[in-house]
Amino acid sequence: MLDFYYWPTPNGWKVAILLEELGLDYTTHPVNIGKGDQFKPEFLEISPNNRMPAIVDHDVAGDPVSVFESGAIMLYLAEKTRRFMGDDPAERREVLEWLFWQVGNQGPMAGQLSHFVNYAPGENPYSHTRYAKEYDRCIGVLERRLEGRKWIVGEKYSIADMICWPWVLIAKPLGASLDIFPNVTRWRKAVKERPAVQRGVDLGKDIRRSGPPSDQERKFLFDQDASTAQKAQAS
Ligand SMILES: N[C@@H](CCC(=O)N[C@@H](CS)C(=O)NCC(=O)O)C(=O)O
Repeated sequence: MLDFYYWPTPNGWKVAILLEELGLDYTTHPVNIGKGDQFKPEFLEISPNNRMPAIVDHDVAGDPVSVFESGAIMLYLAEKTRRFMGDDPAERREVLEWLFWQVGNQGPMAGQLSHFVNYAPGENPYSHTRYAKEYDRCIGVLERRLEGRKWIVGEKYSIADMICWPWVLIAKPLGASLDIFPNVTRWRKAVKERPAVQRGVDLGKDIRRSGPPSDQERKFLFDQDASTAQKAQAS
């Protein structure tokens, strides 16, 4: 059995999709990031960066194992089940390249773009443009990678596809067009058509916030510094 600490956002979907693809037995624990659940001391024990997703795996010899950061979680689960990682060392290395590329490039750039599109529209054109261009650059990287390939790593659907896909899914709401990226468009559709992917993206859609965040939610999400977690742990 696995505990899955989750809120329905692109970073949460990555792991939800993998759990569904693997058919693992898991219990979802909503981490309402607009209400400050990410600062609860018991959550910080599992995820010291006060971000979801995170998991706790009880299906291990000895004490339960906790893992935070979507890339680390996906690697852990793929290695545990020996699925969606490729079979030989070369495939595995390529999957790791794209896993690290996602968490070091596409993820942060898309996340910042989302901030300026959804939470500070019109307030800072320089920053908005900077992240819109970086997001576009990352889509271009994927476009070239997918030329002549069905999936990111050759002929096999892997955690590389699952981790890169959620931030491409929402290209349009982020203000980007995929019109000039035929390979990405084809791949986005192929991933979307997988039933496990649909289930992953649907997980918790009923608890998603609809509409702009309240002042209180903005405070939890965007008024963080080093003292925030410290104060939460001390309280
Ligand atoms: N690098 C992290 C990013 C996770 C992340 O940014 N999660 C956001 C939601 S999409 C979060 O938990 N935010 C809570 C907060 O900002 O306090 C990963 O890939 O797991």
